[in-house]
Amino acid sequence: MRDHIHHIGQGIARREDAVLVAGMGRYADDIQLRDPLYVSFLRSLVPCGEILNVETDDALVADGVAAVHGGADVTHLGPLAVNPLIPISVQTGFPVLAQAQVQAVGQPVAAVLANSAARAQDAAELIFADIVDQPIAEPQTVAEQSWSAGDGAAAMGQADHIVDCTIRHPRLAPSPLEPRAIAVAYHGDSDTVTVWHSTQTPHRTRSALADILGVDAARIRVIAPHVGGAFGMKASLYPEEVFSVWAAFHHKRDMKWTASRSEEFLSATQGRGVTSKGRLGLRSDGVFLALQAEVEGPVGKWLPNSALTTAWNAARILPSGYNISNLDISTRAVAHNLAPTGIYRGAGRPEANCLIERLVDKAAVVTGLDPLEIRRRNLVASTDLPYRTGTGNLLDSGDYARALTLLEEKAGYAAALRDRDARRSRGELVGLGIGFYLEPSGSGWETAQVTLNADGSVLVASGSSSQGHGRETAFAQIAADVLGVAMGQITVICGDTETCPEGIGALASRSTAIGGSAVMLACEEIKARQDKRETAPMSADIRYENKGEAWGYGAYMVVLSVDRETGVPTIEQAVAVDDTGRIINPVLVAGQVQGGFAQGLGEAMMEQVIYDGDGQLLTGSFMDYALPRASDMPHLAQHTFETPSPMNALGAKGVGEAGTIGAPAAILNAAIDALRPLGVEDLQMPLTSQALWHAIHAAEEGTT
Ligand code: SMO
Repeated sequence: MRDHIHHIGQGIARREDAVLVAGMGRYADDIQLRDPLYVSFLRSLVPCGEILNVETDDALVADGVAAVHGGADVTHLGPLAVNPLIPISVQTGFPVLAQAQVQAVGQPVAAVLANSAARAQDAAELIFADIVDQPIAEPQTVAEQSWSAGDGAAAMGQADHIVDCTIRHPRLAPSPLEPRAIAVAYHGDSDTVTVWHSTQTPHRTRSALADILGVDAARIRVIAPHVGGAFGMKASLYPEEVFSVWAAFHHKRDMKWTASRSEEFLSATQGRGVTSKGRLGLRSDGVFLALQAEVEGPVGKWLPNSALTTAWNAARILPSGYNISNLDISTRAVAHNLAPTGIYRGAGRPEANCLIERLVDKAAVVTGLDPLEIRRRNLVASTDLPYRTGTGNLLDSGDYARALTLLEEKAGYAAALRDRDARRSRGELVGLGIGFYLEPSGSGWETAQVTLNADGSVLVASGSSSQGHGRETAFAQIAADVLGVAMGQITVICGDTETCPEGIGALASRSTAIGGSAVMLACEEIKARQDKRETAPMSADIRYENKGEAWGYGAYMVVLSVDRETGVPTIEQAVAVDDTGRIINPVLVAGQVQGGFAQGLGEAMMEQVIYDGDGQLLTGSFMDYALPRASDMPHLAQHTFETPSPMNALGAKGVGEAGTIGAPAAILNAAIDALRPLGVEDLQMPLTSQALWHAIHAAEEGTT
């Protein structure tokens, strides 16, 4: 890098916010089309059944209706590609509209196209679908994988202690502020479409649409306009979206579809839902000998592109940053007659982290060691990095013990323990929880095209994408430093398949580490050509591939008290320490950690999608599904340090999911610590006041 570095590392205000905060953002639903048709779906009311007949006569003659379609009209639409992160043994279909069968409540069965959204919805209610109920299918394993290293059974046999734990993660509704939305403009002169899609992955949208519809990708332009949150839920294409684009080509008309909040609860991908069981064997001095675990991740009856990521990450990340040479770990993805599941902020990382951090805390209890001390004794030493785990992860860089030491200092750990003990002796229920975590940021490639114009202005076009998380600001900072120009001279664009180079998108905490590295290298090429006296205008195209995953990590501490009479939990102190590698903008890092912590708190304390035994969704609205509010957030004390990753040109590590990974483990450990004096050894999330009240009463009645 050059001498005049003065943007990278600075807490520069987000350039996106002037528009977004003033309500001037342009989201997919804001796109004005010429005389579009609006799409509304009739959805299955039953989780499993055979379709005998779909009667559409009344809907067809309803006010404003242009067409009604059933499954027979879209039988030819191809499958959706699934990322085979773990080997797939059973192929599932991707019915855009249900064919002979329905497989989940909320599955689209028929679609109405009308000249207003309200008319389309009214007409959809006039369709009668004659469906014969069938019993819900037995859960079916569709993909599985296992890892072994050393000799897990023999090492368990030598252990002085074996602790075990089962964690059942609640299913979560990702709930971005902006629901799924798509607007399709049909261009009759060229038989092409422009698709505004609320997505994290516009290039994937285009290639997947081309494959599924059987049209040349050149006939599809995808634009991700402002995206009001995504969290993994918008990384894959949905049947409703494919249908809308198919309908635009078929009817040669503009189309629009925006999901209602109810449709999101019913038919958007849900997250977590993983059940994991683990056993940790250790010596009496606290040294870990062996880890054995079984992970089961639910999937729906159709698999989004990233359907297997959660089950994969929840297992392969399980050894975390601990030195455990003997392990047996297996994972399975299991299909149910429920809504599809997919990645959700953290995507298996929080699941892995909760299990291992619970086991480590239990190991501390059984050995009588301090929770920080037992972690210190087992974390991989900085001198042993890079380190390959028994599951094949290459942990790249850092100083894991330093995260614990910083946490100990910054959180006032010793004083917090003394305070907890004093309050305990007075009969208060108060606990202190620690959570170490690892966060792999994604691997692979990303692109950038940087143009230096004759007037000195710079256009940065990234193949990555933005969902309101500050990419435009961070990429401008990188370009400003490399090129030695002012931020105001730099325009950053992304999320348009026509004006931006082909790319991957915004997911897996990869945008800065990989997308930012691509921007940096493209700018460096421009700078080098300038130095050789080449003059503007000039343009550099970079496809950058990282050397492997950059592993961010950190340590979180939570102090949590529980009201003995009501079970109401209160987080009294929350401290985050994160090593995010090279920091481009500390304001963005702080925002990511804070937002992630809020989502982790939601999982740990309140959120839960509930189905009854018949596959009917009981939590179909925000009246039944508790999303955290601002007032539920405690003050979060945030601390960072930086050890650059050698795996990418910038040295950055992902931080987009850090808080979601670190928070649940620390909160869960704190809650169990709070109730430990009563004899409570395990709790399941969400830690609602009801759940805690029952745990307190069961303990007091001696029934735990
Ligand atoms: S759950 Mo993320 O968008 O990889």
